[in-house]
Amino acid sequence: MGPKIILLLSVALAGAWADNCGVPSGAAPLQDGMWQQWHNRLSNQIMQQDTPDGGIDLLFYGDSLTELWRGTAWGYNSRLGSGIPAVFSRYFGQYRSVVCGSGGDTTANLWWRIQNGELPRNHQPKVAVVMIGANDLTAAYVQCGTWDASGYNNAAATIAQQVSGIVGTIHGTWPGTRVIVLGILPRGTDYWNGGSSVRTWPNVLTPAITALNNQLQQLANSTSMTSYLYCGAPFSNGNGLTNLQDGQHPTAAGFEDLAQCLQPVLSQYINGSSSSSSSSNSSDSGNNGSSSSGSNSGNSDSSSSSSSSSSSNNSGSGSSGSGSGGGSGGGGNNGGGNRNNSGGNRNNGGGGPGGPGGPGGPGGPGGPGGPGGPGGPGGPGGPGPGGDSVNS
Ligand SMILES: *[C@@H]1O[C@H](CO)[C@@H](O)[C@H](O)[C@H]1NC(C)=O
Ligand SMILES: *[C@@H]1O[C@H](CO)[C@@H](O)[C@H](O)[C@H]1NC(C)=O
Ligand SMILES: *[C@@H]1O[C@H](CO)[C@@H](O)[C@H](O)[C@H]1NC(C)=O
Ligand SMILES: *[C@@H]1O[C@H](CO)[C@@H](O)[C@H](O)[C@H]1NC(C)=O
Ligand SMILES: *[C@@H]1O[C@H](CO)[C@@H](O)[C@H](O)[C@H]1NC(C)=O
Ligand SMILES: CC(=O)N[C@H]1CO[C@H](CO)[C@@H](O)[C@@H]1O
Repeated sequence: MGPKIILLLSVALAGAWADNCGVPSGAAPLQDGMWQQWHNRLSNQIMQQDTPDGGIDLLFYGDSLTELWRGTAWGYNSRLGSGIPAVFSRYFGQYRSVVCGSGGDTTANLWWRIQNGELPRNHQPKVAVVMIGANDLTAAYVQCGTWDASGYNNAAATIAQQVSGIVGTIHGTWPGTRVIVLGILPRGTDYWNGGSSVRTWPNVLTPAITALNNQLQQLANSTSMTSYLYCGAPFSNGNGLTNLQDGQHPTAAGFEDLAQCLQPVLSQYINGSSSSSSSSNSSDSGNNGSSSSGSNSGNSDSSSSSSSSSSSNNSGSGSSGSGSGGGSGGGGNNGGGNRNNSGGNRNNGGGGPGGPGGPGGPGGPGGPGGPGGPGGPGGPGGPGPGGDSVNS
């Protein structure tokens, strides 16, 4: 699907791209009805669970990788989600949690969601896990056309600033919430056009991901109540990428690795075992939480932990979301967000034909095709099931 990339690049060249290859800055929604709908549903879930007497202890914020904890893409069952909600329940079902992931999100999109309803108002969460920036980085790589150290370092710096803004928004409301910033996981480069380097690692993104993660760690080091955690080790070995379904989204086994990486840290900050979260300013020191807080803690009053995993199945409710599934998946959200941010006119309705959507996923209800295409020539498809996408 080389033509997609060529089209995207020509758009990039025609636009006024900033030095950082069009990495978005600031907070912005995706101008897509299905994205908005998903955001509304997440906001409602937050509102419902945010009771003053207990509320939500644990929040996950991110893009499709985070949303896959629910097994969905924009709320529709995802073919990539098989087995993942079960992992979530086993490791995190004991907590009152909400998973606020939305496929394809950039830092700008997530920041906007958090500013517009996806942050509890009544009860201070104990922990917020933030994993975001991969789509910004990948878009920068695709859109920039060149990828030298100064290019990706600029992109990394901008993305880290964005994440810093997100952390600031969370702490603006809840200064006592422990924010855990996760490093970006290893990923392939060609998954958006079926290329051959889907499983190659290291690849051209590797130094950029390293640079970004270094910036994220610096950010966490210099921000109170903020920790950095890297869980990417299980996703590459001497032979390339591993534990990934498609070069970017972990398998269920990969999510289990992620859960094992997160569990001691979450247990430390939620259960406050080794260093009580209220007084603990010593950010990351020992990641050893209470070893007793296993997945099988007898605490199964899961009515209160009804959050993400259990609700994820209700979501698609058999609705034929496929209508706007693969089809609208052109463009990819990054292009959209960036175009908007860089002043380009992005009009979903009136522009040129949407980009070629990803082919619908085989079987199963089609998910959202992914962030809608901008008017004009489309780029790679969105994160929807079956779509071949730059985004995740
Ligand atoms: C952040 O702090 C940790 C622990 O003190 C340190 O090992 C690491 O080098 C720091 N990272 C950066 C990027 O400053
Ligand atoms: C955390 O500790 C450092 C020094 O150890 C101190 O400078 C900083 O103000 C503390 N932050 C908070 C939020 O207590
Ligand atoms: C941390 O946990 C690991 C494995 O659970 C254990 O081997 C190690 O001794 C622990 N470290 C501390 C400081 O408790
Ligand atoms: C940790 O905290 C959660 C809720 O905050 C609780 O359900 C669970 O039992 C605790 N686990 C341990 C090991 O204390
Ligand atoms: C939930 O959805 C997943 C995949 O979408 C499916 O495998 C599982 O059987 C469903 N569980 C229930 C209880 O419907
Ligand atoms: C999503 C987004 O940022 N939309 C903005 C796009 O740009 C126009 C014009 O600058 C704004 O009005 C939109 O809010």
